[in-house]
Amino acid sequence: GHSFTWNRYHRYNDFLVYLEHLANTYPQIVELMPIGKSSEGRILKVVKISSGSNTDAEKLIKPAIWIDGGMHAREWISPAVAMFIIKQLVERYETFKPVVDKVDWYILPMVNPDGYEYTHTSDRLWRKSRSQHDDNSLRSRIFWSAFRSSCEGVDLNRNWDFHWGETGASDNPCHETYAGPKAFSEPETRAVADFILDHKERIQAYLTLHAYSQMWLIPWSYTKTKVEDYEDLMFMGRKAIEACKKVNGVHYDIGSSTSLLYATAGSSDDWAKGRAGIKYSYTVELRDKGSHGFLLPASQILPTGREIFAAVRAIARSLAQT
Ligand code: 0X9
Ligand code: ZN
Repeated sequence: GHSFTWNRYHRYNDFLVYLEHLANTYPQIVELMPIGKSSEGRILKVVKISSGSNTDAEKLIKPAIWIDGGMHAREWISPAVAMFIIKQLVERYETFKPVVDKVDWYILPMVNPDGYEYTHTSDRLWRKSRSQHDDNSLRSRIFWSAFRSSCEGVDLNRNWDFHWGETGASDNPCHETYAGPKAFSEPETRAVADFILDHKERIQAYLTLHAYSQMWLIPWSYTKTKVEDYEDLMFMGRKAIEACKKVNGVHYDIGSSTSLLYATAGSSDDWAKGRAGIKYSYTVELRDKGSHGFLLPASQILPTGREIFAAVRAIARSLAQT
């Protein structure tokens, strides 16, 4: 059995045990796809949710949605919501049958398990991965010598190979937004990118779950220039945040990162759109708006999960129609 619950945040091993349980209990619709390992050797497993009620020809053209969570270690609500989406699609398949029959789901609930475990054992507010890179800058070595312990890891949301390092990222390994020694230096980003490129013909939406500030962000982030299909992304995004609001009355702002937050280059959403060619690419900043911030109480896992599940279903329904 498993002991995954929704009233507390879980360790990574609990995630894996629960996913195994789902795959064993619902083999017709759940497949676990190992895509690689983290720097510290933890397995990364994509959960594929797909019903068999299609012909082979239909399967080839069936739209797919990608969702990832846990890229930033301290944003605990993100992997929890990704797991909740998996639970609903699988355990309540009969209720949500249309969105599973018409769309394939690829969900990686935890991109950064090393960082996540580190937030449980050592530093609750850790953000990056836990890889070791030589700090070849003497100046930064001396300046940061008092904080050596923060010089591990890479900001996985600055490590993607699209306008990498151009803006809103640091080349200082000791900084929170360190982009890495080069694009895709990290096994976690590399594994996700390879998987998405292998399936990019069918993946029509890329969603990456972060926290916090309640925002539905659209590309670009590396430039203030509007994306060419801005209106399409806004239209789809508005459907998502409207469906979201109906659940608990909670509002998410929508817009580009450069207009609502700040510029960042080498982020996954820009890569998904700019390199993989996935039209509907979004970064979702989950609850809250700062009263608890990263320390969001576990009592908000279910309400956040329900509203975000409604939002992603709205996108799935829309893709299924086209
Ligand atoms: O800085 C980030 O990576 C995101 N904020 S967070 O607090 N979750 O770290 C914002 C990303 C904004 N840029 C893109 N959407 N690309
Ligand atoms: Zn984040």
